[in-house]
Amino acid sequence: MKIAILGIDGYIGYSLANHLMKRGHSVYGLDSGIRRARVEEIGGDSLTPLPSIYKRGEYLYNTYGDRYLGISYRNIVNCDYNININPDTIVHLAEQPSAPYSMKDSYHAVRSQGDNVLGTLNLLWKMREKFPKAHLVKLGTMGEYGTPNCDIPEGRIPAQCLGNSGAYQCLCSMSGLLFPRTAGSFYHLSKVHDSLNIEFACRNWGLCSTDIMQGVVFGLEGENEQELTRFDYDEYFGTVINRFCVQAIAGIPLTVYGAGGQTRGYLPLKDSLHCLTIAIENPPKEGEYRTFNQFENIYTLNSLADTVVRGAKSLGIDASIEHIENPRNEEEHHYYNPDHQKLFDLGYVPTTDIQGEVTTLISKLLPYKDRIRKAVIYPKTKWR
Ligand code: USQ
Repeated sequence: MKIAILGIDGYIGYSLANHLMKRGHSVYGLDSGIRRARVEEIGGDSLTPLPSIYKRGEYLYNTYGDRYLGISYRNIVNCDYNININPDTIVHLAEQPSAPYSMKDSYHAVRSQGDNVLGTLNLLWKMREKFPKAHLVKLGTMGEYGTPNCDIPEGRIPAQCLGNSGAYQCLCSMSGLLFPRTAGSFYHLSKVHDSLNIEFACRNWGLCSTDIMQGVVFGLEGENEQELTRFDYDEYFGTVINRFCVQAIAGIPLTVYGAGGQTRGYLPLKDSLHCLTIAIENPPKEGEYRTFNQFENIYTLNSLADTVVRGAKSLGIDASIEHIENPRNEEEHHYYNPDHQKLFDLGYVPTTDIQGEVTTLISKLLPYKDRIRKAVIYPKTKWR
């Protein structure tokens, strides 16, 4: 297949490009480099050293030859960019991905929603005009749903609802409507707005899309230094397991926010690549808007912190946990039962050994210990 990846230089984008070309697909990329600039803006840096975006392009060309179709260094919020191939699939990862960044102040909230919502809207118009048959694979987030006190279906309200005790069933007159979203940050809300715009474009223009409600990703991929993905651990761009692993190595107590009963869906980066590939290789019908909830399993923060401490211990590192005041506004004990069957039905085989994944991750990060910038770890942005 011919695949355009918007956001090819990011945490998932670069690994996905390598993964897809190894499977024989052709890949074209677009990236403005803004992720690098934003991490720099908040004083952070990838723990793994990053070749420039141009060097990455060179590596892809030298490694995959004709399957690499080039990179355009453009920002998709501006209307004047081109996708210089006729893609079967457009994977849209080119968004501001951090919830805390969107909660810093009005400037960062406006940049987050502006870039995300307008970039996607602009892409939808481009698809309508130039690539109406292409399949849009769009990265949304499990955080669109929030943590409601009921089961979470995959995108739409099902015909039969199970009560959260599992004790009753009802036929729901709202079945088929989009399941209500109760996002917890301006970033997560930007994805809600995207979902509504994409569903509208599919319903009105006959575009087709897979909207991926992805859980929290962790891990480091790449078969050699050139392929290594970026690895952020700062307050804004580091996801929680990645942060905990770096904190363990740095000798800083793991920063569990509040009581630690917060429960989310998580998946290793390699599972994210596997699931995105399944979505790409099994497109929906013309005009179809479908939603996949994408995660391996759900975990509480407390259990993840314990997993990291155990993994560190097995490598001779004595890590500890500190429950700090929660900078966010989120439930710390709550019901959480999201469905995630569709990807399994299409062949997703999850990595279930989370302890093994975390321990391996810590050992992969150890060589970069001296690059850790401790000043960017502790959270400063308050959400309330
Ligand atoms: N947390 C801690 N300590 C930390 C960092 C985070 O306890 O040092 C907690 C947060 O309070 C939250 C949980 O860990 O309860 C997850 O936080 P996160 O920063 O790893 O994830 P989040 O802000 O939700 O966002 C991340 C990605 C985002 C993606 C989302 C999926 O940055 O792009 O959309 O995960 S989800 O969370 O399912 O919405």
